[in-house]
Parts: sequence; C-alpha cells; structure tokens
Amino acid sequence: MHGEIVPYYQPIVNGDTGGLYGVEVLARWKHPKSGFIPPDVFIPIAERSGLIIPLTKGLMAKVVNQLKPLLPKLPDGFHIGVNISARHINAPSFIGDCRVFGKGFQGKEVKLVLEVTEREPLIDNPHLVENLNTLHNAGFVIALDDFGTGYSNLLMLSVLPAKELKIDRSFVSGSHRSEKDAALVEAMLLVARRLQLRVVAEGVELSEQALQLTQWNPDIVLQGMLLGMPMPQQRWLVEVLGEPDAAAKI
Ligand code: G
Ligand code: G
Ligand code: MN
Repeated sequence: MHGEIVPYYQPIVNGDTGGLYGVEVLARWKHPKSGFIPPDVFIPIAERSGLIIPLTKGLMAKVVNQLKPLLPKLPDGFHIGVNISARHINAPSFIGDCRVFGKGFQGKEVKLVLEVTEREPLIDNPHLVENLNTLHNAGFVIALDDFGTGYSNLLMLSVLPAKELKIDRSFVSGSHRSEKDAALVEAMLLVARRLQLRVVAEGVELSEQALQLTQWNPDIVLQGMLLGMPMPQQRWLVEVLGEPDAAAKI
C-alpha cells in the first residue's frame, strides 16, 4: 500500500460525568493522489492479504509515539482502544505485538483495549481464545466491538475473556424513540450487568440518546458524533485537551 496509514482518535466519555474515559484509534489511509481512503475499503483488503498485521503493528507504534508525551495530561486509567482483526489474533506474532505496544506505555496508568471485530468467525481457531486469555491475564482489556451484529454475539461473550461490550450503533440510533431498539439495548445492558462488563454505546449522535442510555446505566460510556468525531492528534489536543500550545509544538 502506497501512502501512509495514520491514526485518528475518537474520544469516549463517561455518560454521567462527561469526563474523558479514553479514545478509540481508527486507521486512516492518506493516499498521495486519491486523498483519504476510508477504512471500509482498505481494511477488508488488508485482512484478506495479511497486510493487516504490519498495518496494525505500525499503527500501534505511531499511537505510542503520539500519545506517550501526552500521558501526564490524561486521566488515570485512560483507555486506548485499537481494532484487532481475527487474522492478527491467530498469527504467531500477536502476543508479542501487543506486548510491545504495552511496553510503549510502561510506567503509565493506561488501559489498553483490544477491540475484537466481527467480520470473520472468531472461534474457529483454538489459539485465538488462548491468545486472548493470555493477553487478558497480562492486563489488556478485551472488548467485543459492534456487539449484537455479525459474529459479535452471546457465544463470543461466553467463550472469550471480554470485559467490555460495545453496543453497535444500529441499536443506539433508535434507542430513544423505538420500543424495539430500547428493549434490545436494555437486554444488552442486563447481560453486561450480570457479567460485570463495561458498556460503551457506539454512534451516539443525539443528546436524547445520551440521556436515555445514562438513565438506564449511569456507568455507561459514550462514543459518537455528539461527543466528538475521529480526529488527528493535533486537533484532538486542542479540542479535547484544550492544549493549543502543545499542538503547535508537535
Ligand atoms: O471510521 P470508521 O470509518 O473509522 O471505521 C470503519 C471500520 O473500519 C470500523 O468497523 C472499524 O472497526 C474499522 N477499522 C478502523 N480502523 C481499523 C484498524 O486499525 N484495524 C481494524 N482491524 N479495523 C479498523
Ligand atoms: O466498527 P467501529 O465501531 O470500530 O467503527 C467506528 C466507526 O464509526 C468509524 O467509522 C467512525 O468514523 C464511525 N462513527 C463514529 N461516530 C459515529 C456516529 O456518531 N455516527 C455514525 N454513523 N458513525 C460514527
Ligand atoms: Mn471499534
């Protein structure tokens, strides 16, 4: 792939206090001629070709470089989420790649979240469960992304050492007005409570949605347009951390 893969950061905030909970790292491909190519286009290709492994490793290294100098300004226990493909989890290098990522933040109080995505069936390979267990025991947070759709389902919750559940935005978008979506979101919140999982609501666009979700579960954390779109490090520094001077120096 020519051009550069760069990390964008989307803020994630606590529903009840509005305080900063963390960020999700989202890959962006800056093509020298075509401009930005969306991840929906290049991620599936990278997954099929195996390039997703060096791509994710490279992204992790950039995230360490960009966020490490900011850590003193971030809240304790700041969550940094990266999307991980099944293909990578099954690869022999996976545990090592994650440990290198973790070492990058050594001595700092951050939580690294591995967001497991659902495009491919996840449990076909026994090493996958084993690898995720190893990383869970090493202090990584395993999150099920796009929960409620595709392969991100109750069986995955049963088999994987997940500690975080990210409710897919298709349920969140109707949760404040549709009885049906509300019932489904409430059912997911109940499952999460029984299993003691943190819940992230994805794709929150309206204050009515944020209000409703927080009423249901005050510990919920929110991600979406209402709280902030994915943005490059420089803009993030200014808009989220209020650090125009730091941004100017980078
Ligand atoms: O912003 P958004 O268009 O960023 O992302 C679209 C899709 O691409 C999402 O499903 C997201 O999970 C996926 N995606 C974005 N960045 C990465 C990445 O670094 N790795 C993987 N595996 N998926 C990613
Ligand atoms: O599948 P995953 O949750 O990793 O993907 C995150 C995707 O959601 C990215 O494509 C990001 O740009 C997009 N996104 C973030 N906030 C919103 C939102 O409020 N509404 C919609 N429709 N998409 C969003
Ligand atoms: Mn994700």
